[in-house]
Amino acid sequence: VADVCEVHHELRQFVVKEAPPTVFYIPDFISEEEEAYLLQQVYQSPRTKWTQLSGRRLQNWGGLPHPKGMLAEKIPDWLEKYCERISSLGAFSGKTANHVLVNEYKQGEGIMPHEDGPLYHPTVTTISLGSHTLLDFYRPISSQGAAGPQTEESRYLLSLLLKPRSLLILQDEMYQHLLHGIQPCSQDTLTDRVVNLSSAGALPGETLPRGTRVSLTIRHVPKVMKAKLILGRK
Ligand SMILES: O=C(O)CCC(=O)C(=O)O
Repeated sequence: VADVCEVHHELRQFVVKEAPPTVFYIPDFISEEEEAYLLQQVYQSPRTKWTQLSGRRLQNWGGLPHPKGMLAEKIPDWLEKYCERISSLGAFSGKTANHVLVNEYKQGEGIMPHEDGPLYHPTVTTISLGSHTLLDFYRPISSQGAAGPQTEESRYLLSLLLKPRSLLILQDEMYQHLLHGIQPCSQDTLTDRVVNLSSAGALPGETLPRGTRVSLTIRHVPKVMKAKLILGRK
């Protein structure tokens, strides 16, 4: 049985050793031309592809993940290219990504700490476009042994700096155990809690103003329904 977390040799140099297992951070995974093209495609998508949430809006590609199986939809070529490229690094243990979430965060927007849940292969890969952000990680609320109140602050563990054009891969404890979120703020002052500063080419004390960030969250949904089966069940 192949290890679920087996990745291509090429990736090993990008492990963030200062974080719990396992984080890969790959700066400049795509070029500026690819970034501009991807942003153009995102903003050329039909207006109906957008879902407005409080604090961000998103596009869902590939189908809606569901406990009974995702009714798979074709992923457009401009995204499929990256599904294949990331899958060929071994991120999904030989499977090809079949789901992409496009999130758009305007300056000052974010996402509450959450886990990605059981509908996905336990790997999340994210390409950042347009602006950096800080992705913050938190321990889950524990039911036992907690001395004092478990505030978000007391559960906070570390952050990762995600620069535009970078690829982030999270697996193992970082995916399965910790929660991740983005604070809704308009700038970030970097501290030594941002554990990938050197590989992201930044220095502690630096303040980075946020702009509009678009992220492509590329995943594999193992349980899929074939449309044919449904249409056949008359
Ligand atoms: O935008 C990001 O990098 C995080 C997205 C995320 O956590 C999610 O869509 O579940």
